[in-house]
Amino acid sequence: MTTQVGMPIADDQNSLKLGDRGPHLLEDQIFREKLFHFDHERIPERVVHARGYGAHGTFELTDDLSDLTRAKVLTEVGEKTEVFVRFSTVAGNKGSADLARDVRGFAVKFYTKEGNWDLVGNNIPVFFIQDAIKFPDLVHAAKQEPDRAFPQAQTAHDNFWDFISLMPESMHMVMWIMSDRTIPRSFRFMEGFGVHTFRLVNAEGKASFVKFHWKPRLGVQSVLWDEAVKINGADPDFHRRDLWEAIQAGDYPQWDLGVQVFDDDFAESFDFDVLDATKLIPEEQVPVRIVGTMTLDRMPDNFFAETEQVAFQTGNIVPGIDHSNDPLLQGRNFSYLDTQLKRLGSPNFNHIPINAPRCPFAHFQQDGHMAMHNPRGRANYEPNSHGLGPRENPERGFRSYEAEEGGAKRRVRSESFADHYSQARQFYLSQTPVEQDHIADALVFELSKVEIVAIRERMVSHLPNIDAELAEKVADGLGMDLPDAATPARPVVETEPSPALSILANPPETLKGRKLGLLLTDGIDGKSVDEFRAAAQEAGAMVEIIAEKVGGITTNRGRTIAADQKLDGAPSVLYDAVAVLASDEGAEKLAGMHPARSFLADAHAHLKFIGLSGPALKAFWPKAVVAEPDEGVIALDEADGAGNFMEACKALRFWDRRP
Ligand code: HDD
Repeated sequence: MTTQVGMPIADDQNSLKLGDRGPHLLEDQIFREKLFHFDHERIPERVVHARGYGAHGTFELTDDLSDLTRAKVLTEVGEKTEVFVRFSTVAGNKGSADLARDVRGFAVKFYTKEGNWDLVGNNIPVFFIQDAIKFPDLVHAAKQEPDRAFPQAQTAHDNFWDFISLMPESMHMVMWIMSDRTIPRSFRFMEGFGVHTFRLVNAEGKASFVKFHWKPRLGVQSVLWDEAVKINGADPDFHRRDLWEAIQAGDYPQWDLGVQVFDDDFAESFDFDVLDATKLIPEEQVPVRIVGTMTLDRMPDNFFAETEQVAFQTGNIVPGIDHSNDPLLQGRNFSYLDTQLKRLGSPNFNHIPINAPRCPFAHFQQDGHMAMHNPRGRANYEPNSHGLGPRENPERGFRSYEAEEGGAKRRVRSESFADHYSQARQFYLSQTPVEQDHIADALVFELSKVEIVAIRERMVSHLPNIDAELAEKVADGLGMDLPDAATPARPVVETEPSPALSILANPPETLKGRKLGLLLTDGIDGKSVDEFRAAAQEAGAMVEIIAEKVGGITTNRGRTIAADQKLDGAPSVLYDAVAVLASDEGAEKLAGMHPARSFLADAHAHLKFIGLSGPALKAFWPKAVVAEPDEGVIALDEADGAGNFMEACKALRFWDRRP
């Protein structure tokens, strides 16, 4: 052990004092350096997306897009580009819980041969507002209220719904945030979206419009609201732990990158403005073309150095990719650069290894706090006649797309941005009945936390423009009369539902990536545990053993099976499905234990598939669950019981059990 400057340390346990019990000496440079550094460890957390978790990986291109773009990252098939991804929640502070109802950030930094390209997206394809000048208001309204400094990490409060109800443009996003998209099962089960319309520009200078999509190979999955609330208590790091465990186990999460490409003619013919970030283009109208795959296979060596210090910027694009005039994107291009200076404290934040490009770079920017690599040699300007240093290159370098622009200088919102309800309605109508119920339930939950009745009423007044039945359900849930509908700026356009927008209409067909909780008692047959584990492995699921004591259980033949979790530290909300293998005596014992009863009762209430041994069904179930066992309850003692259980679990939830 040494000091910062390399001096060996002999004693790191005691500070330097005058006499055994005397005062400290100012000359103790070892103590002063250690405390000085500790006092300065914190940097400002991100003003939004403060809580995040990152991982390294690669992006491999499978489809050559050179007809559309000159970007090497999108034209060199088979090339593996290094990436760093940071997933995040938006509203909560750094120490908030993972399962807040919130949008998730999905930011990808591609370290390409032509510089860093940052695709700073979310798990929702649209946004709350149309013009970046409203971003500070949106974020102020969503975060804790300024006088009382609560609630943390949630939108269920007056200020948020006050602002939202005054901003009809947010109604499409409101449908998304009240849907199950904002309570994802984990980062691995989320889609990602670049949100804005960007430009692709090919070698001839021809431009197309593009929207970027990330499709998770494991499919999209969410938890139920009651689970989310309980998971936040049982494991506030639920999403972090999931990503960590998957990567440590070599079960590397993958997403396919897709593009929706369209030209100016399509943009003109589309019912909505493609520059309006509150609108999406249904996949049924412009299919998503898969062009490559991202694999996350390495956790950072150090959270602070990488995940905390990574600096994403929408401004980071590469030749062949360009911005559009989306007024939200244009504003973001200012904000991200600016915020990094505040957060990281120096214009040299790109010298930090996680932010530095992997390709060669050369410029004459110099000095500033913490400068790590200044220009070498005599010349630090160009042109110079020393023949030193880099020069620009019109052939290789970035060129903006030469769009013709003109018009009066005015603060306006384009008329083409005025339809606020049609796509909100389309989203709602594209959901299955279960998902529609969840949207109504979420609205009722959130608005029930709003104290000022006029805010509740104003919010509900938007809903008839989206769907009459939804409006009635929410008004009824709030115990109020349905108010008159707000007057839309533009009549609502009836559009075809888009099945691609539903999670439940597009279920995964495998158990891969899922986690099963297996509760065991003493006295069981060890063979049944082996069979369960083997069946789970074949199905691609992970098993965690739960027992009364973490030391494990003893089988009827005296074999010890160690537990991964102690029962009251592992409620069933942490698992996709659960099973109980209990002996006669063990089942009686479980029936008398509250954590065991709630383990089963919650699994039942959360519509999970439940596997039970005979004694568990006979002696434990009736004490834990009021209802009779249904088809979602699978007997594990029967021939191939474990196999049957895995097969059933592929459906993830037994929706027929809903009251
Ligand atoms: Fe933003 C962070 C995504 C609109 C200003 N944003 C941030 C992050 C994500 C997004 C994923 C976290 C990046 C990370 O992990 O470090 N933001 C979005 C999306 C938006 C969006 C998808 C709409 C389409 N953002 C938006 C607007 C503004 C900002 C309109 C301001 C004009 N966002 C910021 C920021 C942050 C940020 C203040 C905070 C920390 C940071 O940038 O690095 O600059």
